[in-house]
Amino acid sequence: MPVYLAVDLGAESGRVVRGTFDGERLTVDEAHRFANRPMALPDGLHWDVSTLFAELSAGLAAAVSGTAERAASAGIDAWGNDFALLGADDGLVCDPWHYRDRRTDGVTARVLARVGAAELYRTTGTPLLPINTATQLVAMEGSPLLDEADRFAMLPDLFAFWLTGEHVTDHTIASTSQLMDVTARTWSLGVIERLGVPARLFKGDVAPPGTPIGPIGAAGAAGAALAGVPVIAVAGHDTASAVAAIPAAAPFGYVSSGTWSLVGLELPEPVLTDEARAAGFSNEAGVAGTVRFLRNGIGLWLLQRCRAAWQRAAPASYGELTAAAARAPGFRALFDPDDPTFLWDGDMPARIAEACRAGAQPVPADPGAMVRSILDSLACKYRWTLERAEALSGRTAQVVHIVGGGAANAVLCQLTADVTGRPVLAGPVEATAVGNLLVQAWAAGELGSLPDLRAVVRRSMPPRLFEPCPDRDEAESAYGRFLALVESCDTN
Ligand code: LFR
Repeated sequence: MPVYLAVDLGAESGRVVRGTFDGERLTVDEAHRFANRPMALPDGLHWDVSTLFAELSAGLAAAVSGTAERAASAGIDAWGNDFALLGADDGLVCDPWHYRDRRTDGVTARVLARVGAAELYRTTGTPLLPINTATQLVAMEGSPLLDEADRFAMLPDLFAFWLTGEHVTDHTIASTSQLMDVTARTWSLGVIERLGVPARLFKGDVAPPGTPIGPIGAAGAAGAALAGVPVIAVAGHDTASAVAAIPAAAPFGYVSSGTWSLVGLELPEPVLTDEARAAGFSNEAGVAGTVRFLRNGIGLWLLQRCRAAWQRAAPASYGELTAAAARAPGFRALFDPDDPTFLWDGDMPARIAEACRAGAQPVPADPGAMVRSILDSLACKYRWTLERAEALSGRTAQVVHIVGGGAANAVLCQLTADVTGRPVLAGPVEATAVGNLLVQAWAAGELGSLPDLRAVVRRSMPPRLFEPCPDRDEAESAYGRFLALVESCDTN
């Protein structure tokens, strides 16, 4: 039975997962999990890519140790937007920056001064966000690092290059850059040049997910047992891998819920209207030519940063915090969880309290009430986003799938069912790794289509159903309040 290896890198942690596919079902087991700790250096917030590479290499070695069986292939997915610059000698020009670094403050206005908002959106399908690769590169203008650089690589491509010596970028990760033509699925050299970004950095075509990159080198950090194992350009963007693994059988909306909440629909074609742009929807590339028409929500980052702020005085696990939220009275303090001020790190409980005050909501008095307020507000924003995605695309979702870490949060899943009034199907939690593994099985010819891939997920890890509660009056009136709140402030 073929064994596939998935390297799945998230903003908080990374993991290496083994997947065994018997032709019907996929069995997954985690070989290695490691923390991802950004480095706050004098020139800003960076990713520690050398440590990440050492960890993923150790994970790949651990995944095959003690088995005589040779891995069929390996694939890497990671968060979007961030990138590495390599010199002509293939060395890193600098440690890649973190998308939450504030060097992009005020830079979106400079982007817009060069390419108008409507044209930029019609070409790339991406709304203007400070985290976009395009914004980050414009922020680097005048830096000698750009002169030194000879090549640009998105992060999954950097790690694949370090394993194989080959460069491939896939559609899904390139589509998070705001530098890819979303219709042609090639680098948009027109946009790149007009933004003042050196076009010479963009070498090679953008490839569809499933494209072979090359074999792991014999001298590689992953060890001799991995030498020669092919690395596949999977859906290199973690969200694209997660969406590929949604066990959907009917028209669906989704929430890929982790540090971020990516909420939207899967479409056959991009929606590039001014209305979609104004509502903040991205048209990210999915597998099999699909489009992920979604909105980037700030997501469980709110909870992660609150927990970090409380850790010293009142340490609690996510499970304990969620249990306290379940006991707290519901729909008291609502706020827009996508207020741009939440994007940056800082005192999150204080910022949420401020947002509640600004919206004339009661300020949550303890962690249970605060977490409840986060989960209630997220569920409301999920409904807001899904309904807008439907209106903008002319499609409807019968069910809402939640995948990723948030799928393990039963309170959030039930609230989403109650507020949206639609059945919620939750899981798999490890959808990104599962999508990564199944795109490899597809590339190997073991699966024929995206629906086949999703049928494997349904058989292997059936999702958990959350039905909307029978009496939805409270949820409806809370949503009405939420709507008035988000529509009165101009953050959307
Ligand atoms: C999710 C994700 C989102 C992207 C954000 C930052 O992990 O990849 O899709 O917008 O991280 O890159």
